[in-house]
Amino acid sequence: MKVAPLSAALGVEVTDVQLADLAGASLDALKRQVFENGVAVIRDQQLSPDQHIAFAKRWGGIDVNPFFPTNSGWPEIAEVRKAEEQKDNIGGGWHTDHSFDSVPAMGSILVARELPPSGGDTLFSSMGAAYDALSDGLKATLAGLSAVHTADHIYQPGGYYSHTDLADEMTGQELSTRAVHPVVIRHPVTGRKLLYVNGAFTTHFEGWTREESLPLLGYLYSVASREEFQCRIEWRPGSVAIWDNRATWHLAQNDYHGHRRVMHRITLTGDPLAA
Ligand SMILES: O=C(O)CCC(=O)C(=O)O
Ligand SMILES: [Fe+2]
Repeated sequence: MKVAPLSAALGVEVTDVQLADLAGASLDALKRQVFENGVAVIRDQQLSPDQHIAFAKRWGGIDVNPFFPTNSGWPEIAEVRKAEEQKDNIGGGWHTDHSFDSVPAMGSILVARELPPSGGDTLFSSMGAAYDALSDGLKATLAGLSAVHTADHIYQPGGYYSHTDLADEMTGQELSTRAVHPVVIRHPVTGRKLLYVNGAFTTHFEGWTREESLPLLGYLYSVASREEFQCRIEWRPGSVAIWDNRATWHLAQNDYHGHRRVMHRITLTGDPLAA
């Protein structure tokens, strides 16, 4: 297994390994890379949907996302698809998947199935680097805060996706979600302190109004989306990305109109979060 950094802040590119047969100490080494670096892109994979599912189970449980279409033919696999005629994409703004769950998903394993001729990169940002960049004074303020997360304004009728051309594909519109998490969490494996709010699902600080919360949340988002804390995954046929939702944000670039892009995503079960 060969490992090279994607940027100074986060991410690694992994070559010379086949995930389909990865187990034991080599699998542990790859998990360590993901936990320490936030995201790994593994190149040149031959991973059938059944092998994708079998590999995901070697990380723990699988969470089925109730909102994404599972029309891949495998109930464990969500299809993240943009058709030629679609203008909107899934995950086009900075976010952390599933932060609206009381035990949010650990991360995801995303397999490139059909790629546009160019574009369609996925950006990641380091929530450890974002936290480290804050002043001691702001860190002390955040240490006492929790935030409320929900997906109701995204997936429910009248929500964000209902105004896009992805509306027909989304499921679970009847579901209501709400979770409260510390604003700064400790990574369950590495112990690193991480900023844990995101513009897609965090609505306000617990005990504060939304109006009171927005200026500080906006400041935190401006730090977390700094270019110096990012890395970029340029997809190629056979590429697989594994990311840690606790330690990163991500954003799927929507710059390939007129072309089709299909990704297979399996979401990995996480651990309870703690400050
Ligand atoms: O399509 C992508 O690159 C990522 C989309 C996304 O946000 C996700 O699968 O969670
Ligand atoms: Fe996402």
